[in-house]
Amino acid sequence: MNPEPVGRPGVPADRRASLWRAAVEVLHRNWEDDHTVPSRTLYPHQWSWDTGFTAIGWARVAPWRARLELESLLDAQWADGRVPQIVFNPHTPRDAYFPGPDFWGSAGVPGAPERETSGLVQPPLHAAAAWRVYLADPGRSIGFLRRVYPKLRAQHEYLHRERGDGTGLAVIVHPWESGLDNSPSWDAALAEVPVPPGAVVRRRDLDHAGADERPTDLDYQRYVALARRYRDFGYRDAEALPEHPFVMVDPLFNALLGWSEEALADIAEVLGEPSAPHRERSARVRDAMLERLYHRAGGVFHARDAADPTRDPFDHSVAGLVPLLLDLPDDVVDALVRSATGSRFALNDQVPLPSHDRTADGFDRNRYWRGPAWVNTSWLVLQGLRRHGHRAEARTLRTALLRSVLGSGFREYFDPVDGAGRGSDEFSWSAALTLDLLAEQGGPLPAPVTGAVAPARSARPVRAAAAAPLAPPTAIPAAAPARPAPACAAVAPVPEGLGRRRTTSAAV
Ligand code: 9WN
Repeated sequence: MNPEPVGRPGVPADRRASLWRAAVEVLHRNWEDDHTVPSRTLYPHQWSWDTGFTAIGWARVAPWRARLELESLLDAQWADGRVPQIVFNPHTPRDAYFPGPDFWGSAGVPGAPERETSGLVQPPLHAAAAWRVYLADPGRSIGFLRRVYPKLRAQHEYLHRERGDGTGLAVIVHPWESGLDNSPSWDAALAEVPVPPGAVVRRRDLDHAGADERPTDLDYQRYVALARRYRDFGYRDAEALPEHPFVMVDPLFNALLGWSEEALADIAEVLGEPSAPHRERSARVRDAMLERLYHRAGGVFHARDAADPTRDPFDHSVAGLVPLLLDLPDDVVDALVRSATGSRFALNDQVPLPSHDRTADGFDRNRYWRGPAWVNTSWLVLQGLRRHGHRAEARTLRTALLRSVLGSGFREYFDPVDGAGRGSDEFSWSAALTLDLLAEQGGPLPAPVTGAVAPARSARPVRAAAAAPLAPPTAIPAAAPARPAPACAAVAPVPEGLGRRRTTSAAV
């Protein structure tokens, strides 16, 4: 365990400064004309909810980039209001990612934008992100708010109109829409997705990440079969959904819908538009979640299977803690906090929250979304803990988040037992949300995690966490002065010698 007391005065200022610089460098290297790729290797296009998280980080450094990033995503909005899961970069080779633009075939679909995209969506974080971007630079963001507000409203209207489950909540039609793609919560429904005999999937992810950290081939065959079915209905929800084998009401997706609806109310107030309808809609989402998705005995929200209620996943996924973002009754908040601090999630100051219940059969500390700790989900839970005044738990989680990136770099995910890095390196939202946490000046940095912090059910051997060297002390730079969009020049100063596509890990 770490011998260095967290928060000892005088220890951390140098680390905070070098961590800040390293995070900014990652965002610079992953910047591509008008957006940030999640990862140069695994994900070389623009992703939807990643854009929300990276905009939150850019807002702390170069708000104009944050605005441009969100606006470039919204430029690819479909006529029906959907904001696509992936916007393909026309300059990136068409086969760099699978399934790429040729699979989705958006160019031939009425109402699809000029830029090629996937036909799915992702969790609607965008209005909440736009609000934070505005708050970072209000003087220069009014025009931005005016442009994005109708688009964000249309995004929510699409979800309620085409994806409404009849109770005020929205459904997802593919695990990729949940953001937590390989979660054990989807296993039962996914197991019944028919896979054509001899189906072969040309996976590109295994070129860049270990097979034991990614979904299995069978998972991929099912993902592709499901996506193909939705695509073959021309992405028309009214026709595709009735017999669709995967129709889920997910707590994280709906929590972000409710949270973003509150942000729409705040945005409307600034713009002099009516805000009450947004507040009412947010309250309806919250009430429906309490009614349909809250499991009182389990102290957690869980998904519902709208295609077959006998397959409802009554499990403990980190998605079930994310509704803390909403205005909830005290007893529900207390129960969620008990779940977070109990044996299933074991909230601690060494590594962020696991993505899945550590005591469950489906838990796997290596495989993506089946156990590993992710920066984004813990950051969301942290915002919820703060909202409800659980400051001590929020501080603990913040310490764990910073400790993990200090120790292992801006990895895509982390072993929830010893903090070792997993998945892609130089992962954008890990860097972006680190910037957000650092910019709050909310406390000193902890020392990096150095060993196992808690026993786990599946104790497989793991790679050692890299102990990163420390850079000389400097102060954290203040947010760079905002620059007018759409110029695409450099923003915060980048140290000399940084190539745009350097892929080695930055020292923190
Ligand atoms: C499919 C980009 C995305 C994230 C998702 C994460 C992963 C894609 C994949 O990467 O999903 O969308 O190929 O595995 O699960 O949350 O948005 O970072």
